[in-house]
Amino acid sequence: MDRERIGGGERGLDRGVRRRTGRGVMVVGVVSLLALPLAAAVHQQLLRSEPAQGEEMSISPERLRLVFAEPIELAVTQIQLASAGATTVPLSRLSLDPDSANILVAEVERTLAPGSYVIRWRTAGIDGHPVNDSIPFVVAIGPGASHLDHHDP
Ligand SMILES: [Cu+2]
Repeated sequence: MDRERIGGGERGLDRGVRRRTGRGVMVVGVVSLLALPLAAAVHQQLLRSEPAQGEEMSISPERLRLVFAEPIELAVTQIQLASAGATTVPLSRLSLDPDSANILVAEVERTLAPGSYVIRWRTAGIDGHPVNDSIPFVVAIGPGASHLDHHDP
């Protein structure tokens, strides 16, 4: 009804409404940011591993150790070790470290030839929420790089 009126008063009202709307959006944004760390804290997550992400190892690892933030639900946990050529390396049955239900252990049942490998893991934490990721690493054993060479005479 007042659309054609462009009086200062009406403009002022318009701006007031826009400002309020803007503030509402900001409040929602702040609440979302606060909620994020809480949500992340209840999900299972990998803290560190051996081999570590991107690690260059001088010897073939005897076992994989994955340290998680929460106790691990073994029944829903899978680990696969594969070479760059997608050949799967046999692992032992998965177990938990006797000292911590947050630490997953699998023996590597074959000596790894030099090359690139990837650990693919899938598990869940207390909330049952599935999480998965992969950990690439390299076994680099070249002439002159054996661990014996690092010993002092
Ligand atoms: Cu979760």
